[in-house]
Amino acid sequence: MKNLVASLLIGSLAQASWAAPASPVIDIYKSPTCGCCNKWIDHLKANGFTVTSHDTDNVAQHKYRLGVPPGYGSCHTAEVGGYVIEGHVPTREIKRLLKEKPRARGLVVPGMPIGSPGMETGDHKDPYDVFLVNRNGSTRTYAKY
Ligand SMILES: [Cu+2]
Repeated sequence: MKNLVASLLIGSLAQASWAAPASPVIDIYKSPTCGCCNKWIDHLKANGFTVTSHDTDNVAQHKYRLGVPPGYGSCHTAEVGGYVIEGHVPTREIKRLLKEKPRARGLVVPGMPIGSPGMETGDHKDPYDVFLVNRNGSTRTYAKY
């Protein structure tokens, strides 16, 4: 964690961008064959994120490492600003998270709800919740869609 903070500081110095970072860097772990993961990446890029994508056959190890609670998993796992982002989370909520900086592990959208970013099929939308994962692994609703 200290290394992460240090590298973030160095990164900020290199870019001389102490003011609100306009383009947050997000790391994503996904299987090489995941199509909806790529569509979610498109959603991130379209909303100003800089994406580093890592193909892996073991996404589960990153869910475990980053503290995604059992039963809350999805197709891809991402990391931004020290938070975990699991599944098809809308960038609006990621930006809110980075602004509010709650003491939490991060955000999850379990499963792959139809109509979430990267899961669009026509006009159909399933209702879904974005959950905040607390430090102790419990969750609460962060936003409803
Ligand atoms: Cu997906």
